[in-house]
Parts: sequence; structure tokens; C-alpha cells
Amino acid sequence: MRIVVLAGGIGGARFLRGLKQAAPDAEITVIGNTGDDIHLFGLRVCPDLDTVMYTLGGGINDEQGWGRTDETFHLKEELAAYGVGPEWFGLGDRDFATHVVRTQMLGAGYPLSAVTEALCARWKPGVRLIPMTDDRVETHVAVTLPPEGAEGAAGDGAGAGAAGEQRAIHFQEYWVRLRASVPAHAVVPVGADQAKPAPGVLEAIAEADIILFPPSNPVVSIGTILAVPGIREAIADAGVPIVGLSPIVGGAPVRGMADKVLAAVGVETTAAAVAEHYGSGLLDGWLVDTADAAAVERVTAAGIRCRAVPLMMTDLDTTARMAEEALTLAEEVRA
Ligand code: FO1
Repeated sequence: MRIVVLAGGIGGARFLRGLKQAAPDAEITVIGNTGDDIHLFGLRVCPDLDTVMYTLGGGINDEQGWGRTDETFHLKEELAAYGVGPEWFGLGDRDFATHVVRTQMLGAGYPLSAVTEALCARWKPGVRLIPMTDDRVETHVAVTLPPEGAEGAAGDGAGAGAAGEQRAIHFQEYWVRLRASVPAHAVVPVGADQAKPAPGVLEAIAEADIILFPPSNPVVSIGTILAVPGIREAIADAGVPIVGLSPIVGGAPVRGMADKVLAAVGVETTAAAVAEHYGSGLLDGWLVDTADAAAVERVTAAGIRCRAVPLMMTDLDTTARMAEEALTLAEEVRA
């Protein structure tokens, strides 16, 4: 069985761990979000690709869900001693090595997809991990920054503006530095409209038996992947079951701050609204948590087959059962 999964960072990576246990013989291709990528210290950092690679390859810091296990921060401390930041983004020494290798290979002319394959040769994630595109796409968030010096204002000068100034800032600055604490008015995957799917992306979709949307962020993770021209269309036309799992449980994101970016695109933070946001033109099946059983009727009325099952990824076995439920729903859709 060939399964294609669109994945962001932590939620996608953890789901994939369960999927691998649930379907050990499946050929899994992961199309990874690169809109979160950021250039720091002259290096290309790909948080979502790395989170998938480290999680499935056994190198992830499981507690925080990103970065390396057994990490140290000497390099970052030395840079800070020179006054070189940003200090708000936690890059550890082990993680730095990945970005150095990636940047070196990109500089030598290899596309990101080839670089990712090379990095995965070390980590052996047990899936084929492909970036959504080899082209540069950067998610920016339009925000109103608080006045300088105001309580809770972003005060390190890395983007703070005048009182109430509207600014577009990098997603990582919004997410990590500001902790999504200021209202987001819009989320823009800059460059997506000019981007082409990376080699292998459209082929994997065309050859898939099932396509899954894990409980990743519907706006800045899966939404960004779908914004690359050709990917949404290929998925919609694939003619195979497309099943998603809600990242919203009981009216709140399972993790992260998805509610903030959902509001920016005018979608309420409910499991049913996210299903409708994807729409029946894309989704065939949708799993909601048992806490949202009341949403099943609304999703079904929207033309999407829906079931309520436990969706909290508390441990590997529970996550594998979620993946089994998604595969079962996919087979029902196919029948
Ligand atoms: N998330 C944080 O909350 N704080 C950090 O300092 C941070 C650093 C970081 C470094 C490398 C990496 O691969 C991921 C990192 N993340 C950090 C996670 C990342 O910001 C986001 O969770 C994802 O981009 C959203 O999927």
C-alpha cells in the first residue's frame, strides 16, 4: 500500500510514528512543509523537515517535540557573546550540524529535495521525505505590533515597529518570539504562487492508494503545502481516499497555537470548521475526537464521511490506533 502524508512539524511527525507502527509494510511518502524555513546565521533551517526526520530517525528531543535529544547550546552562546542573534530561536549544537550540511549542499547546487534525501541517509526515517518544493517559500504573518516599551512588546528590535504598526513578519518570529501573542491579520506563504512541486511530489500523489492529512496545522502546515500550485489539484484529482485527522479537540488546538492562525483566515477553532475549510472537494473522510462527537453530523452534512475516535497522541500505541482508524475510514470511502 502506498500512502502519501502531508506533514508539518510536531503533530505530523508524531502521527507518522503511529502510522509506521499501524502499517509496517506500507510505502510512506511524506510531503513536508517548508514555509516555516528560515535563514539564520547564514544557514538554511528547515524546522518541519527536520522534526519529521529526527522524530522518525530517533534523534528528536521528545519532550519539546523539536530539535535534538541530548543537546547543548555552546555555539549559540558564543554567537550571543559576539552580539550575534537572534537569541529567541533555540538552535543547539547538534542541530547546527544539520543546517551546516544542508547549507553547504545547497551552496554546491543541490536542490533541497536532494539535500533532504542525503540527510535522511543518516537518519533512516523509514519513509520517503520530500520537501513540498525546491523553491523558496516563506510564510509571513501580518500583525499589529504593540507600541515599543509596552507591556509584553517585542523589545529586541528584531521587527518591533512604532505604536500599533502593521508589519509582516516571518512565521518563526510570530510563533517563537511573539508566541502568537499579537493578533494575526493574514498568513501569506510568500513565493508559493511561483513555486513548483519538488521532484517526486506529484508522482507520489498520482501513485498513492491513500492520502492522509495528519493533525498538523491546517493553515501554516498543510495549507502552505496545498498553496504550491499543482499540489492541491493533484490531490483532488488523485481518485483515491483522502482522509484527515482533526488537530482541534474540544474547540482548542491539541498543541501549538493553531487557533491564532485559523482566526487570521476566518475559520473558527472547531473540528467541524477545519473539515469545512478543507472542503468536500478535497477531503473524503475526517476523524474528530470523541470529545467532538457532536460535530460528526455537521461534517457529514458537508459531504465528508466522519467518525469520532480518540485523537490524543498520548503514546505510540494510541497514535497507531488513530492511524488505523484513518486507514479504516479510507477503505470505507473507497468501498
Ligand atoms: N520552537 C520553539 O518554540 N522555540 C524555539 O526556539 C524553536 C527552535 C527550533 C529550532 C529548530 C527546529 O527545527 C525547530 C525549532 N522550533 C522551536 C520549532 C518550530 O519553531 C515550530 O514549532 C515549527 O516551525 C512549527 O511547525
